[in-house]
Amino acid sequence: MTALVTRRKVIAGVAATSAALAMPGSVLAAPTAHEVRIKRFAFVPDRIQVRVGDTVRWINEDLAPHTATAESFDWDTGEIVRNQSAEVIVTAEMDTQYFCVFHPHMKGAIELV
Ligand SMILES: [Cu+2]
Repeated sequence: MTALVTRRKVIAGVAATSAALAMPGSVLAAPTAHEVRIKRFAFVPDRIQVRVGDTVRWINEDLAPHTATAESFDWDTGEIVRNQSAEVIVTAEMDTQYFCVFHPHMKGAIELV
C-alpha cells in the first residue's frame, strides 16, 4: 500500500515537470483545472482568469445542449449535452472571448493572466 502511494506521487511529479518544460516562458506553477458550469443558459462564472497550460472544463447542467466556442472559432468544445462536460487546454494564442453557438446571447471570457 505504502509503495503504491509513493509510486503515484513520483509519476505525478514527473508529469508536472514535463508539462512545465514543454511551456517555455510560463511560470513554473502546476496547471490549474478550472470549472465553468452552464446553467439556466449562462456560463457560471462567465469570466475566469487562467494561465497557459491550465485546463478549463465546461459542465452542462441544463436540459438543452450547449457549446463553448471561441468568437473567432479557433477553438470549440463541440456540443455538450446534459450532465456532460468538455475541456480545453489554455494556450497563449487562444481567443479569450467565447459564446454558445446554439444560444449566441450566452457569452463568457477566459482572461489570460
Ligand atoms: Cu447554449
